[in-house]
Amino acid sequence: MKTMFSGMQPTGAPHVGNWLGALKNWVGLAKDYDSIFCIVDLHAMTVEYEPALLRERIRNLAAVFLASGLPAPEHCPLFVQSHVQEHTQLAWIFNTVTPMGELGRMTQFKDKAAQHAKNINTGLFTYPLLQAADILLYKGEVVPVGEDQVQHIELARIVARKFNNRFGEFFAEPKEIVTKGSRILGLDGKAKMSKSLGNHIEITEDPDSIRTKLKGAVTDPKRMRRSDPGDPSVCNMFTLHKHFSTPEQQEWAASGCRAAGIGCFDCKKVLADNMIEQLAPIREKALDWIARPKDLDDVLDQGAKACRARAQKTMDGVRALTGL
Ligand code: AQP
Repeated sequence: MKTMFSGMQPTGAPHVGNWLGALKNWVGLAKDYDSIFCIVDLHAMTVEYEPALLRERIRNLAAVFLASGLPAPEHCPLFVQSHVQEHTQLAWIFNTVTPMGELGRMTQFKDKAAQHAKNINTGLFTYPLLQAADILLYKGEVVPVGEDQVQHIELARIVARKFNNRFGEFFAEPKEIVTKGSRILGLDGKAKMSKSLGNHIEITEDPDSIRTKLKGAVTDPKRMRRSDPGDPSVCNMFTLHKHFSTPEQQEWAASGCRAAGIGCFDCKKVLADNMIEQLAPIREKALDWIARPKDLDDVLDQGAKACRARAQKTMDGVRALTGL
């Protein structure tokens, strides 16, 4: 079986974009691969954060992972990146084989540097090398990601190649799997839905809050009045309908919008009902895990133990090749 590595940052509460673009697909793919799931806390340190909140965010993210239907953690380890020290060791070695120019062209760096102009730290710049280490430490061959991460996986291939050319054939080049839902926009209808932009609906959001957030969400900007016909192809609510509603409901929303037969309020109500219904089982299970922090920590410890053994084996090979 090929190894699949998947990671998510504990930068805030995971949201509907993370679910549709990542978690939901991971659940579908996990059984076909030797799957490893990681909470990448070291990556989360590259932007401003509150240390007192980080552990809670890590546990909450672990709870959502476990509630989303991933295979049992005995089969597919779930762990915290900083609990396996080899990630940073390998990242350092990758620093020494990667030209700065490769990192300078990363669009995520440019976006994040603009977003965090007061904190453009070196970690933000070398982030993709730590990500390459996350994957290659486990000889990961497959990485399911949203569209925004494709360039980083391409860089991981370059890093593997550079290492192999310099020290001898060792790492396989990983490939991304980009699936449906790979770029969900936020409630502002402009930027991608993000934990840090405040334009998101949390996977564990309570139903009333989902309704309130959707009520305020941006739709087709040209549809000012209910009597104006709208264009579903430019409306983020319609994109969400495609993920949460039946084909009949999608047709009802699209044709009703085009003919001004329904208002945005009607369209959002159906969407809210479906979203609440589909997120409810995950929410319920996640809240149950969150109420048992000791059990969550046990799962994460067990995951780190399994991954540490694999990571050490890779690092033994890297040390032998690099002369360390
Ligand atoms: N809006 C999105 N639509 C589809 N997929 C998304 N992903 C994130 N946002 C969307 C996918 O979720 C996985 C984990 O993402 P991450 O937490 O590692 O980092 P991110 O992409 O930076 O996510 P956020 O929510 O935007 O976090 P912040 O606000 O901290 O930057 C990835 O596979 C990603 O593609």
